[in-house]
Amino acid sequence: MKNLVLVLMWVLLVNQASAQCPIIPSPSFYSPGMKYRIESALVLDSTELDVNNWNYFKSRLKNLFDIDLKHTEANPLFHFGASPNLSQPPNIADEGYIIDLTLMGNSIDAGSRSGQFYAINSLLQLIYHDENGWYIQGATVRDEPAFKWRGLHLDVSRHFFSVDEVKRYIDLMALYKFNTFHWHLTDDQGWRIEIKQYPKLTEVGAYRDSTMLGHYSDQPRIFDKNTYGGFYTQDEIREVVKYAQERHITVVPEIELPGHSRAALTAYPELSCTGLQQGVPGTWGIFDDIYCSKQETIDFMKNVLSEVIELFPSEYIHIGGDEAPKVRWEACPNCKKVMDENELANTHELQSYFIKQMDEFLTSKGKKLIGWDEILEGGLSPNAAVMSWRGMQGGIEAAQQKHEVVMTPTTYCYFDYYQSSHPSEPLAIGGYLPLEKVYKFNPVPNGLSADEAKYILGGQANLWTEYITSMEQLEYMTYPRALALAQSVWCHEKPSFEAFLSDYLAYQEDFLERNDVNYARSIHQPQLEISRKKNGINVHFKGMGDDYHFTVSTKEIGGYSMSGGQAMGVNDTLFFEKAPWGTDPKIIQTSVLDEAGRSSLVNRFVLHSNLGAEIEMVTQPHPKYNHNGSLNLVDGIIGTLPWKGSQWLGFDTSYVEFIVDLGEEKDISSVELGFLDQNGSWIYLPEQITVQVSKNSKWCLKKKYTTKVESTDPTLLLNTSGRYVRVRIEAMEQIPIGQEGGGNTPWTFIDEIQIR
Ligand code: TNX
Repeated sequence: MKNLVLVLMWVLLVNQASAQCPIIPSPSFYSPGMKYRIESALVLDSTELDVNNWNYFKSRLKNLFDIDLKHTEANPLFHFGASPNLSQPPNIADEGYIIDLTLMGNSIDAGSRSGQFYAINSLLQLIYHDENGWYIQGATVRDEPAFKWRGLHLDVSRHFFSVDEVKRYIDLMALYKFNTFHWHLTDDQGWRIEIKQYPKLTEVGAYRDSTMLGHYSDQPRIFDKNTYGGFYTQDEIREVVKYAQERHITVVPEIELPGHSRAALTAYPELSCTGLQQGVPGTWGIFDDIYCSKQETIDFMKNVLSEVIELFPSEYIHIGGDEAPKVRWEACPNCKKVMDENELANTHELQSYFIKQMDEFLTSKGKKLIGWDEILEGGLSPNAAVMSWRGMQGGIEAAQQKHEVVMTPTTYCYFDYYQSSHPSEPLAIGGYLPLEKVYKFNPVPNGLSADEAKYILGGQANLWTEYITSMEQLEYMTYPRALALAQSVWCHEKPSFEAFLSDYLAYQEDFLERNDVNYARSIHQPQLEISRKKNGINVHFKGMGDDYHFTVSTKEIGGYSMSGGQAMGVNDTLFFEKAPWGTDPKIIQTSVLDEAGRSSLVNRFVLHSNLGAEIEMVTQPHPKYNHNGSLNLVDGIIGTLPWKGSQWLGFDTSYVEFIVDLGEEKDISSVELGFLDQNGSWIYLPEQITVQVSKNSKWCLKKKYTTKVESTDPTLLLNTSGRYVRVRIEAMEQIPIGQEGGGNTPWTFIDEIQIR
């Protein structure tokens, strides 16, 4: 008997170790058993199944697999446990569930109707077919979420998405157990929710007469001159809220104030500081005109929010609060009066005052205010929850002040950023957020005490739609990254990225396809991996999955002629040697060819004389733009436009310093640097560069070579020798007011440094 138990345990353990799990987000516990054949219908005892959940299960089964759902009490495959919500079975968390579909058991228990719903979504992922028919994988699954806010956001202002499209977005969220849909309903470029008391908000504010095409940083800018817009009636809003509710998703509406309000100010210019009639803008960015802080606007906002509250049962109401320039307020007599009357020291306190009015109002209506982390500036309103987007610091501060927090830092959660640097990626706002980076997201940052960590409600990804113009593209940007995010907000202990990836490739692409999702295949694209080697760099091309084959060819580009060519396979690594000191760099072009011989990834390497050199970064790049660390500056790849995030190191500090080690003493005659100039993204050329050269890394009394920066590739001429080259780059103290990002520290983006 004892032996039998041991053998059984061994079988279980082995099974578990090798068992891939088709369910994402990964459950707390999963152990596969035998499979069950599904004839034309899945037959279960639904006596205790919530009727909404039954309807959902039935329609999904039909749509996805053409399988019927049937009720029987006679001999069901499994039954749902008793009375969720009413008498909770012990040991199951509110949103938790247990599936016991094994030789020994045939039950599904849940802590609530939501738990039942999550069990159903897991069951859907356990269904598969082979040449003989349909099966459900029997298993023991125990599961419950780690966080209570598991969100996806959608901006419907910059581009509008119809009710059907929004429903589809919600439908897909449900599959991965998201429970919060943050609906960004108003912004500069369009007001999208009917407000009965202010009909012009949608009659006027929902339409713009032009829309920017191409990237904000393109010169000249091009516009589509067609009228663009749309809005949701209150009935439609109710319909969406109900649809989401049936999927156990709360809709959190966002009504932006005091900034991002140009559409509303077009409809009601008297709510601005200047009263000037302007149009609904067709360009992106941040606008100086914001709501005036006078009483009239506050009353307007309260009236708007009164109607909003009626439509959304959500506990939280999002009031924006981000990116509100204070130039108009500084010059406005009405704002001055409000500041005087309320003894406010500056316009940050004025913003705080504005938000506090909303907080008090929402609290009096039994709601909770949530806003972007700018609402911390000038003092946080007593009951406000904070959505931390400019990194996690705002969230950390709020949690330390005992305020609730939702983490949605750009570093991990901005799905409007590029997901690979492959040329086939559709135009995006910029940034670089591959799947693996999303997977690293943990809503609870290090450094919070256990008590403070309790204030972190969860996490969310944001889909800003300046560059997302269609549902197809929305799905492309959202999936599969939303699956990585789901792991971060659902799992207590998520598996390694490698394990996730292997589950994803084994099951989820098929599942996404079955759901007709236009998910990105970016991880299948060949990717460059560059590493330092003695006297140069190694270049490796990595592809995902065994099904993808490609070859790499190289050719040398010298003068006007092209020569040579070398083919390599997926597992080969190329070594590129740096140019001997004093000679011109060779230029090598690599192209990756897919099976059909099409070239899909072309890169140019400039094999200069400090290729792969060691660099000490005295100033660290921002974690968001720190691809490959210092090697990025000497990897032979010169940053190309459009900017896709990975080819540059980005800094948000007012100066940048690093020291290049040439390995041995050299005569040095020039230093060339590359910078990015994309003012729309607040990336500016720095003001000046100072270079020093030393034999031994001591800098005292070393001559300083300085130049002002007037182009993206400034060169300093030197006449010296040494082994270490210290580079100090000074950015503007502040972006001048009136320019993009005025008043903030500019970003500095650096690429290759070439020393001769
Ligand atoms: C910042 S995130 C914004 C949005 C833009 C987004 C683009 C936030 C609170 N404000 O208005 O659409 O960047 O990534």
